[in-house]
Order: sequence, then structure tokens, then C-alpha cells
Amino acid sequence: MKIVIVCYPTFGGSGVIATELGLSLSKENHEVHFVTYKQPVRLDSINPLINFHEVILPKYDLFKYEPYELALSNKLVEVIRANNIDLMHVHYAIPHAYAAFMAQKMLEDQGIRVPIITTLHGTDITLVGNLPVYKTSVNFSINNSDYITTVSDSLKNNTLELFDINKEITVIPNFIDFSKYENLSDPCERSVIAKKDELVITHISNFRPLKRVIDVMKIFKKLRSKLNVRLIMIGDGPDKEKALRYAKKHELNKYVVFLGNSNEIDKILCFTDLFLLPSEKESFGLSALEAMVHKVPVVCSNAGGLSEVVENGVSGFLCPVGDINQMTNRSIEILSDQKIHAEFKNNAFDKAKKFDIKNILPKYINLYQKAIKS
Ligand code: GMT
Repeated sequence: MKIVIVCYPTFGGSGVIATELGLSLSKENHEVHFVTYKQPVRLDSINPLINFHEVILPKYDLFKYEPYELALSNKLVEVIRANNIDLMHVHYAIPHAYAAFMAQKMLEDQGIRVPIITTLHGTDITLVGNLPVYKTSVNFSINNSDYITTVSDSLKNNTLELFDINKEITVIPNFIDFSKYENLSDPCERSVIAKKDELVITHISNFRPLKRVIDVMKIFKKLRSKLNVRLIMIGDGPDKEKALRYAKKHELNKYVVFLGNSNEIDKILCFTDLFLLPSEKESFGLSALEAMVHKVPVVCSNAGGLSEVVENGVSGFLCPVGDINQMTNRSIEILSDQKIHAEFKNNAFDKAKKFDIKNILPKYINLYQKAIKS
């Protein structure tokens, strides 16, 4: 098949999933064309079946805001015509489903029919998509996609509660490519960041308010008073400054490392002892899964789809949003007994296997085939 993928090219989970999906499709000999405003951050492998088409927006004095959707739908028509594309798979509804719908209509005018699959990822439904300023257009573009998927049951339920959806929604969970971890040549170098006797706690996110990074800091402060722990904060975003200030104010600087955005999270996760994700909303929690593949137990909130990824009391713990005491106590429970820690580590890895791309890719391929035939 020849597939166009539209996504955000940044470090967010939706862009990561779209990129990994494209790479896996190309390994199965499908031709993949990414259409977005920048090369996706994880699209670093050279492969003749992977193509990247940049949406370029010229500056024009009259515009206060450049009309990205317009340029994107224009580019989609151009790429689809030039490459005989079979289908469009758009990740994150805003504005991608809307732009895809316009492209589909323009192509129909030229006698070309290309189906749209829209994958909803989270905040396109639970936060920004639900704002009155976007809601009608988001609802319209979801209903006008040929197939809709969500990354968890929880997000499917949210979509049905918040929007007026007249189509079936298929749940296709996020995934991880286990084959990438089978023959890792890089050594796992804990000593670069942590001392021998220190336990390492990691948090990865885009530091948006809904990630509750100050909860991470507060949990860590409590843990530090009981255990010899070090915290690694990976990512960047609006609340990073607050987290830095918290670390300084509470004299945690010596024990917290802020690494910024990174494409090398595996180099940290491989020696991490516990992953913290206290988010207020989380449709799936891809970063938790990325930790679990490295045998890292997860202590997180019970928001959204996290309970579909982390089994409470087995591969980690799910606690009420904002319950810092409970998250601290659960972390201590895992970290203070080596036998318990080892059990949680193995369980985390076993649970992650359910999300191996080998199990998930066929679900997308089936849907693509159905969409092309219909
Ligand atoms: O979590 C973020 O802030 C990024 C966001 C995105 O759209 O890139 O992540 C969403 O999609 C990920 C991939 O499907 C999910 O793993 C995240 O849980 C989801 N984020 C939220 O629902 C807040």
C-alpha cells in the first residue's frame, strides 16, 4: 500500500506513534509519505520506502496567523496525486482531520477517491478539541473520516461522551517495537548520571500543566527523606521553570538532573528503577510503556487510559490524581525491597509485551485494507 501519514513532528506521543508506525509499515514493504511542517523527530533512519514532504508556509503581511490547514490540504492533494496514494492516516484531529477532509473533497473533484483514517490521541478530544472555538469543526471532521481509531478504551469513551459521533470507533492501542531492544549494542551506563548506591527515578513529559511535574518534584522530595534516590527529568515545556525553581527552593538541585528533550531516552530508562507519571489526563501514557519495556515499574495517576497500560499492584501502582502521599508510599513499597522490586520489574516487562508492534500493526493494516476496499 501507499500511505500518507500526517502528524505533529515534535516529541509528543502522537508524533512518536505516527513515526514508529510509518517505519514499521515500511519494513513490511509499504510506501509511506509523511506530510508535516518539519521532519518528525524520530524519523532518523534512511529508507527508500519512507518519504518526507514538508508543508512550507510563506510569510504574507496580511496574515496575523498563517493558514496551516490550507497549506496542508494543498500539499496532501499534491503528494497524493504525484504518488498514487491509497489512503491518508492522520494523527491528532486538530487540524489534521479537517485538512484531510478538504484534501479528500478536492481530490474527489478530480475523480480521485482516497479514504481517511483519523487516530485520536488524547488532548485533541479531552482538552483543546473540546474548546467551543474548535468543537464543531472537530466533531465534523471526525464524523467525516472514513474510519476513526482511538489509542485506548478510555479515550473512546471520552470521545463518545464529549462529541456527537455517528461512526464506529475502533480502539487500536499504542505500541512499542520490541525488536529494537533485542540487540542493543550500546552499553547501559548508569554511572554517567547516578552514583552506584543511588536509586534512579525518571519522569518524561512535555512539562505541560496537565503532567503535574510539581507533583513529581514533591513525591521526589518525600522519597529523598527516606531513600537514596536521584531524579531525572526528561523533556521541556511550560512548567519546566517551575520545576527548576522548586528544586532550588527545596535544595534538591544536587539530586535532580534536567535533561531537556531527548531522542535517547532508552539510555536513561535502561538503568531507571522507577518511573513517575502523575498526570491529570493521559489517554494512554506512551512514556510509561517506553519505561516498562526497560523493566521499569510505573507509579502513576489513575487518569484516563493509564489503567490499560499499568496493572495496579502488578507492574506499578495507580493512585488518585494529586495524591502525593499515596504515590510516595507506593514508590517506597516498590523500591525498598529488592525482591518486590524485581517482581514489579519483570511484570512491567511482561505487560509491555502485550503492546509489541507485532500485535498491533496487523490491526492498522486490516483497517487500511478495509478502507481501501470500501
Ligand atoms: O501527552 C502529551 O502531552 C502529548 C500527547 C500528544 O498528542 O502527542 O500525547 C497524547 O498521545 C499519546 C500517544 O497516543 C498518549 O500516549 C498520551 O497519553 C496522550 N496525552 C494525553 O492524553 C494527555
